[in-house]
Amino acid sequence: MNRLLFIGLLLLAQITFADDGYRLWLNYDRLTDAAARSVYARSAQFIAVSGSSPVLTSASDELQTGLRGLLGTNVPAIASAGTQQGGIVLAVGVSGADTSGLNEEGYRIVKRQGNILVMGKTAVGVLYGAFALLRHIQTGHSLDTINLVSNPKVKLRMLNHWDNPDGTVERGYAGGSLWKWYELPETISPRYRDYARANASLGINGTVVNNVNASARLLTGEYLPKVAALANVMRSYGIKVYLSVYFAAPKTLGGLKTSDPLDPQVRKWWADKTAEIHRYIPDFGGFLVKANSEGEPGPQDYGRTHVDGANMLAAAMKPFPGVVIWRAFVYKADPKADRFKAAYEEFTPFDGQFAPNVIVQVKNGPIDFQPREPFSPLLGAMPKTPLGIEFQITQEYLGFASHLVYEAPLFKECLESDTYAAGKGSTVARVVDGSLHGYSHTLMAGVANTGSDRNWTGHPLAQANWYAFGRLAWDHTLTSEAIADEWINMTLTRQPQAVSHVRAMLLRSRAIYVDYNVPLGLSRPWTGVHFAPEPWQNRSPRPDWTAVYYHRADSAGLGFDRTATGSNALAQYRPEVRRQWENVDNCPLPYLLWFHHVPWTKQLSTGRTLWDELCTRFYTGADSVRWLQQEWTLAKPAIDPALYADVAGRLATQQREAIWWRDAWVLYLQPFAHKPVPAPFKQPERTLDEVKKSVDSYLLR
Ligand code: GCV
Repeated sequence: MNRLLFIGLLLLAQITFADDGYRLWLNYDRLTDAAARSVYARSAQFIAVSGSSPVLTSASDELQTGLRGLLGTNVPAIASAGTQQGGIVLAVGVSGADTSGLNEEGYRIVKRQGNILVMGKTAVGVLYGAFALLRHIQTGHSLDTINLVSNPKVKLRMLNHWDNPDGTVERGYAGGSLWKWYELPETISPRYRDYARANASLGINGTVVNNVNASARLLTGEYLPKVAALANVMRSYGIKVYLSVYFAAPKTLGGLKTSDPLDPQVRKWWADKTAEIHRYIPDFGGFLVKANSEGEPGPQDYGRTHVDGANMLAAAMKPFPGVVIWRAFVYKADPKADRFKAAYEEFTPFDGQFAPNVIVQVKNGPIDFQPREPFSPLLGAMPKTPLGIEFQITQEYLGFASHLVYEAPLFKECLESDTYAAGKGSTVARVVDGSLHGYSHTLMAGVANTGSDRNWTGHPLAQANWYAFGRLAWDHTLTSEAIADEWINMTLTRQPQAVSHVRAMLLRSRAIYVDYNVPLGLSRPWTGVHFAPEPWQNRSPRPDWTAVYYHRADSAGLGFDRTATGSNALAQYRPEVRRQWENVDNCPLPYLLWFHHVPWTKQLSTGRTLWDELCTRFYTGADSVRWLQQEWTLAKPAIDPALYADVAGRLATQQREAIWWRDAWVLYLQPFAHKPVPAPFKQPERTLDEVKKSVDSYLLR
C-alpha cells in the first residue's frame, strides 16, 4: 500500500512539476527509454577518480548528479577501479599516446578494458571530458564505441558581464545582476556554483564580472574580498575571474593628481593595485578596459595613446600570468566621419606596439552588434597584435527578451567570413583562433545574457544563445544546426518531431528578425530605446547617435555610400573583399545598404525595385512570426507546460511588435520613396504619429 502511495505521489509530482528553466541544459531529466537506461547504467557502475583536486571533485560530482538524473542510479565514486570493469575512470595527467593530441584543456574519452576512460593532461581537461560524456548520453549516443577527442580552439573563452555594483545590468533583459554584492563575501548563493557548472559544461574559462563602463569601486578593499569569494567558487570549475577597470581610478580612488599612464606615480599605483588584487585572487585572469569610448576616461585624456594606456597596465600585470584586454570599440562624435571606420583608423597604426600580454578585443562588426553587420575590417588587419573577438549574447539590438533570435547563425556568419588577410581561406575564425597570424593569446568573448531571472536569460529560448556562444568558443567549426540539436535535446525535449519543429524555429529566427527589422543591410543603431526602430530619430547630442546618420533615407534613395564616392570605408578591406561589395549591381543583398545609397526604383537581383523588395521583406518577415508560433504549437505536446506557455506569450508579443516595427519603417520611408505598398501587401492601418506614440511608451525599457 505504501509502495502504491509512493508511486502515485511520484507520478503526481511528475505531472505537476513545472520546469522553471533554472537547470538549463543540465536538467538531466530521466531518459524515458528504460532499455537505453539500463544499457548506459551497465557502463556507469562506478566513477573512479585517480588523484584529487577541487576540479576533479567537480567532475566526479557532476557525473554523479547527471547519471542520477538521467539513469535514476546512484553511482558510487571510488578511489581506483583496480580490476573492476563497467565504470567510468577519470584520469588526469596520463602520458603517452592517449594524451598526445591533447592541449592543456583538451580531453579524450575512450572505451578501454571494460571501462570508459575520461582523460586529460590537466584536471580541467577531465572536467570538460566529464561534461562531454554527459552530453553524449543526454543526446542519445551509444557508449559502446565511444571515442571522443576534443581540444578548445581558442584559449580564453569568456563571458563579459555588464553588471554594475548597484545590482543593475547594462543591456540586461533577465532581471538584475547575478552577483549579490551586498551579501558577499559572507553569503555565497548556490547560484554562483550553478553558473560555474553551466559555463564549465561549455568550456567557458573566464568571466569578467563587472561592466566595461566600470565603477572604480570594484578595485577597493571593500569589493576585492567579494570578487575573491566569487573567484573561489569559479576556481573549482576552471574559471578565472577578470575585472573591468576604470582608467581614471588612480585619480578618483587613489587621490593622485592625474591618471596619465606615463606618470611614474600612476604606474606605481596600478602596479600596487595589481599586486593587491593577486593577494586576494592568486589566479586573477586580468583586466578588461574600455577607454576613450562613449565618455569613458582613457589615455587620450592626457594626450597619450591606446598603446600607452594598455602597455602601462601590461607592465603592472607583468609579474603575473594574467592579461590586459583592451577594447577597440572607439569612435568620435564627428558628424563628417563614418563611425564604421573608427576602430580600424585608431588601431592599425599601432600594430606590433602592444606589450606581449595585451589582447585587443574587437566587436564582430564595425559599428555595434547590429542584427547583421559585415565583419569588422580590423579583423585580419593587425597580424602582429593578438586580436580577440567580442560578440553580444544579450539581445540589445535583437529584441531584448521578447523576440526569438537564435544567434549561432549570426556568430557563424562572422566567423566564416573570409578576410583574405593572407590569401583565400583567411577566415575571421582563423584570425581569432590564432592559426592565421600565430597569435600568442587567443580570445572569444560574449557579452552575457544572464541575470537574476529564475530561468537565467528571460526568454527561455535565449538560453540557446549562451549555449551556442560557449560551444563555438570551444569549437567554431560546429554547425548552428548541430548546436541547436544538442541544446534542444538536453534542455527541452528529446521527442524527434518536437525537436525538428524547435530546430526549424531556431534556425530561421534570425533571418525572420532581420527581415522585419533591418533587411537588405539597412542599419539602425538607435539611441532612445534600443528596442523598436525609430528611423525618424534625428536629435541627439551626437550625430552618430541618431538613426538618420545610419540609414540616410532621402528622396533619391536609401543606404550609406561607403564606396569611393562616399566614405570609402570599403578601402579598409582587402581588395578581394572589397570587390564582393563595391559594385551596387552585384553586391550581395544582405550587405547592399551597408555600402550603397540605392535609388528607390533600382531593380535588384530579385526582379523587384528597392522599395518593393524592402516592403516584401518587412511584410513577409512580420508574417513569419506567425509561422514561428505555429511551429511552437506543433511542439506543444512534448514541452513542459509552464515553459510552453512562457514562450507562447513571448511569441505573441513578438508577433504584435513585428507588425508595429514593419509599420514604423514603411510609414517613415514611404514619403521619401513616393510609392504605394506593393500588392499583395496592405498599407498599414495606423499613421506614423500613432507608431511614434507607441515607441514613446517604451522609452523607459
Ligand atoms: C557597455 C553600446 C551599448 C552600450 C555599451 C557599449 C560598449 O553602445 O549601447 O551600452 O556600453 O556598446 O560596448 O561599450
